[in-house]
Amino acid sequence: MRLDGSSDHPLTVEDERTPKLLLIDDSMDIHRLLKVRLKDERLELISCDNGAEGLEHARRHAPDLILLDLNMPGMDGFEVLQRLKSADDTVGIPVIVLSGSDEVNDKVRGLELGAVDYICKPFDVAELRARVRSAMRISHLMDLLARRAQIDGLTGLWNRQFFDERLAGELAASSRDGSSLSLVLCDLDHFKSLNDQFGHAAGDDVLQAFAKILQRNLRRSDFACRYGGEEFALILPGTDSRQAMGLLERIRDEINRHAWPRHPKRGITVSFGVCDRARDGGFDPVQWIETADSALYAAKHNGRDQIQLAGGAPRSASLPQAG
Ligand code: GH3
Ligand code: MG
Ligand code: MG
Repeated sequence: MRLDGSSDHPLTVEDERTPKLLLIDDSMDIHRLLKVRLKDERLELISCDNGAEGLEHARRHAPDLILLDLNMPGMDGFEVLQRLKSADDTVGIPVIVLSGSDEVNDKVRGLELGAVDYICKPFDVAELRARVRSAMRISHLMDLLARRAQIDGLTGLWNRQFFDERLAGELAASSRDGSSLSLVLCDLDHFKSLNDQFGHAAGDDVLQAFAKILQRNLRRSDFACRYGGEEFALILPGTDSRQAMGLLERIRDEINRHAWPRHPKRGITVSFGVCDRARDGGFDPVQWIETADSALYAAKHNGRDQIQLAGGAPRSASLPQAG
């Protein structure tokens, strides 16, 4: 998964895609050698013979690991490394330097520029393979750690920190390309009394069940986040408020129909506040959250168990609906 979480659902089982290895080296012998000797590894090998193309491939393919030759005509390996480590989209890719030089100064420079390892040519292929595996393992664990820091422990949804970063990113993208975007704040109704009556564990079950309902109903490109205690936030890229309202009706309906073994006679309802690009106008995350929060407040004020569009009329089972 990408570290920014932009494409993967937090609860998706670790993807089974083949890791990509980018080899940047001007020596065709090395390309031939690695192609043959790494063919049994679960790896997709991407090859190029110069630094400029290497940078382009790194950006385009987001490889899991780069093997980088130092001594190349044109842009040398040090410069490629420096550029990889100073760009946001490539800084996290681990790089192993391959070098004909075993000068201590070169090793130190390579490692200080951010390489994870340094291998001298000629190298033993078995050793190279072991180092590639080790670098991949470490980078995979770092991905998992980074991801775990963005996930809420109780529900498995994205957490508040992720939400804040993602909303700013999606607003920027929406402002750039003019695409639609909706933001939804959801708050469970009278949740405190549920805890008081049936205990905190029953409350936790409800939070988990609601998270599952959200996940079942959202697309892969959407983001469901636990915003705080019993409040959730949904970022819906490419979705206008009309589509968002349709989605929320399904979610509201599902939670209303859900059976609760711990409290069969006590149903659960949720209030929703929605705002979208058309209604908000600006691209300031704080303003978007305030707008959605005001809509949520109106939904609560009007009787809960309903969906309130910022600046629009509430929609609930108890109120007459158009059409
Ligand atoms: P309203 O309909 O106005 O939203 O009323 P409410 O009772 O839902 O709102 P209030 O903010 O008064 O109470 C929220 C409750 O949510 C209080 C708090 O104990 C509970 N809560 C917050 N986080 C958790 C959690 O992780 N687990 C459980 N079981 N309860 C939680
Ligand atoms: Mg609340
Ligand atoms: Mg509440």
